[in-house]
Formats: sequence, structure tokens, C-alpha cells
Amino acid sequence: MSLTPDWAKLRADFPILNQQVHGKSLVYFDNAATSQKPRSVIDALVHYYEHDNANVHRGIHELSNRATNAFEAARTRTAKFLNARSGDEIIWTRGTTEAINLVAATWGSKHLKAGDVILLTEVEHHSNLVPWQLIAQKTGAKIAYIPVTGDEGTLDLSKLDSLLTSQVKLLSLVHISNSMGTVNPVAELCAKARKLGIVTLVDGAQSAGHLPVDVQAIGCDFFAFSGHKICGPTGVGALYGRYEVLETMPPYQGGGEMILSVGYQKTEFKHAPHRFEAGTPDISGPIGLHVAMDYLDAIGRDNIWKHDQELANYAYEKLSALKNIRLFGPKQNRAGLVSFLLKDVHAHDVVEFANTAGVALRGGHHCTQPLMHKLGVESTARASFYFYNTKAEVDVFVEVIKGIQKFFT
Ligand code: C6P
Repeated sequence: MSLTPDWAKLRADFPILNQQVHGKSLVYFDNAATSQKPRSVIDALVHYYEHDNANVHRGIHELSNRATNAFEAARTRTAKFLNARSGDEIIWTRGTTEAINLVAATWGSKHLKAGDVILLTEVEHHSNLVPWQLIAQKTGAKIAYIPVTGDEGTLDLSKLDSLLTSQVKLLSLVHISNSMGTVNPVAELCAKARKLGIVTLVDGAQSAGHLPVDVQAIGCDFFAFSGHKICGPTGVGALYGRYEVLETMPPYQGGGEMILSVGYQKTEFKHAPHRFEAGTPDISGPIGLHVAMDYLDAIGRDNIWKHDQELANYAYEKLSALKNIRLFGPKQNRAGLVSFLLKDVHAHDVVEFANTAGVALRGGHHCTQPLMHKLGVESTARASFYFYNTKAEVDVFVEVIKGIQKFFT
């Protein structure tokens, strides 16, 4: 465990948090949607545009060299962040969504055929459902689901062995559920799948910046995450792919930079990861993300995880003491968020009311519509935390919730 950070000092690194909303100090509890950015990340973006902006891999002038070196250094840094073997296993994408679409479109088109099964779970975000539905329609593959237990949002693994048939070619599952706060046993599931020759993908959108991630220890073939959820800029994310698997996959998009040579009829493609990166990429994004990863690892993701869980448990306990509230997600080992519904109050009304008190929540289906339907609800309200949040903010939030209950009764 790294040294205990000075959380108050860290919070001061985030200029956006120091503001009033509707006359109240902002309480930003929408971190699962996107995190805020520390000054160092904002400065890195400004520095890049003020000093080094040029296209990458194309020029041999000084600025192009600087931009290319910084862009590729960020790739190596991302490999270290995930404990991948090298930067060659890191593909830049716009985020988790594009990373999963890339795997579904390229790996899926090459390796799936009619009768094959794609195994998902019932708690997946739309980003880990829709791309598989699209490729299933094209290839004739079927989709099966590991069931969820109910409001706790945990997976019912008693069905796993019967679901892992010889038709299953891929298992894709979320590491931390964005609407329940469940932490899935990804290493255990990937180990089982690997023994059966099943390729695995982990959606790390909610985990990469919240707990230490080691893709080799997890044993997955793919791992996807978004920069904007881990203190980095929007518009950049990464796909980790085990190199041996990446090399079996055709390109994602065609264009400049992903080629070795082009003729009028035929093209030879680069090796991974460049084969999957056509055209001018987001350059400032990886550069900002590099600084964000340094920032998080200086705090220690083990510390961040502990802090996340403390806040979530504190919030969960306080909300549990209220009447007429339905709480979702596990009681044990909860990630840094709490999803709930107040009796006879729509989740959107909770969020609107909280907004007038300066508290930023999210209400809706959280892009997990099938899960919501399974649980018999349309939406939930959600408070999601990060390391710059405090127990005092949770107290404010709980008072606001009490106020909402009073108002609506
Ligand atoms: N969840 C939320 O919960 P993108 O939009 O590509 O950066 O991330 C998509 C995504 C994929 N998987 C999980 C588990 C996610 O939580 C998300 C994004 C946001 O508020 C937006 S719905």
C-alpha cells in the first residue's frame, strides 16, 4: 500500500470543484459519467498546443518529432498503467465504446460464425451489448448471458459451467458495473474461459482509474477503458489486446498511417497496434492521459480504491437508514457508487432537485436498459464518487435526499 495521501491537498488540484452552483458549494457526484481534471492535465494540454502541436509519424521536423515522441511515450505509459507487456499491445481509441466496437468488428468478423456463442452478463453497459448484437447479426452467432442475482447486481455464477459450452468463442464482461457498483471476479472468470480456449474482454471503464489493474494477472485478451473517466481528456481511450490475438485481426478502418504499402488494388497493412489506427489520431488526448496516469499512480490506485469504498459504504449506510428507499448493488465489496430509488419519486426529479442544491447526480437507465428492465425499474438515481470527494459532501447529499423525501410527501 502506498503512503496515505493528503486528500484535501489533492482536491485543491481540481479548479472546477471550487465553485458555487445555485448558490451552494458544488458537490460533484457524477464521476462514473466523467471525472474532473487536475490542473496538471489541463496544463499539459495547453503546453502541447502552445509548444509542440504537429501531426505524428509524418514529419521529421522538430515539432513533429516532439509530438510523435510524446504520443508514443503515452502508449508505453498506458502499457505500464495496465501492466501490459509492451506499448505494442495498446491501441488508441476514442474510449471504451470504440475499443469494444473495434474488437467486435475486427476479431468478431474474423473469428465468429453461425452457431458460435458470445457470452456476456446481464449487467453490461450498452457499449458491451450493442457491438456484439451488431456482429452477431452479421455472422449468425448467438448471445448468451450470465444472469444477475437481483437488486444486489452480483452475477449468479452457479449457472456458469452450464453456460460455458464448446460453442462459446468469447466472454466479454464488465469489471465494475456503472449502475450497480458490483465488482466482478474477472480474473476467476477469465481463467476459466482461457482453459476452454475462450477469448476474453474486460470492460474497464469504471475500474481502470479506481483500482490497480494488471491485465496479465486478470489474464484477459482485451481490456478497454476511457481517458475521461480517469482524470484524462475526453476523446481518448485505449484498448489493450494480447499481441498474439491482435495479430490475428484484420484492420478496423482503412486510411493513412495503418499501411506498409498501397497499390490501386491491394494494400499491405502494418503490424499491431498501428494497423488499427487509421488517419490522424487524437494527439493531445494521449499526452494529457499520460499526465493523468502519472497523477493517479502518484496517489496510488490502492489508496483511491480504499477511499472510493469508504465513501460508498458511508453513503450506503446513511441511505439505508432512510425509509422508502430502494438501494441497488452489493452490500459487500461495493465500488464507489450508490444507485437508489425513492418511493413515488422519479429518479429524474431526484436529480433535478439535487441540482438546485448544488449536488450533481445522474438519473436514468445508465445505458443498462436490459438490466433495469430485469429489475423492473425504468431508471435509478446514482451518486458516484472519486478520490477528491469527501464524507462531508456525502452528508450534504444525504440531507438533500431527506429534503426530497419530505418535499414529495
Ligand atoms: N458510462 C455512466 O455510467 P465511453 O462513453 O466510451 O467513455 O464509456 C462507455 C462505458 C462503457 N462501459 C461502462 C461500464 C461504462 O460505465 C461506460 C460509460 C457512463 O454514466 C455513461 S453512460
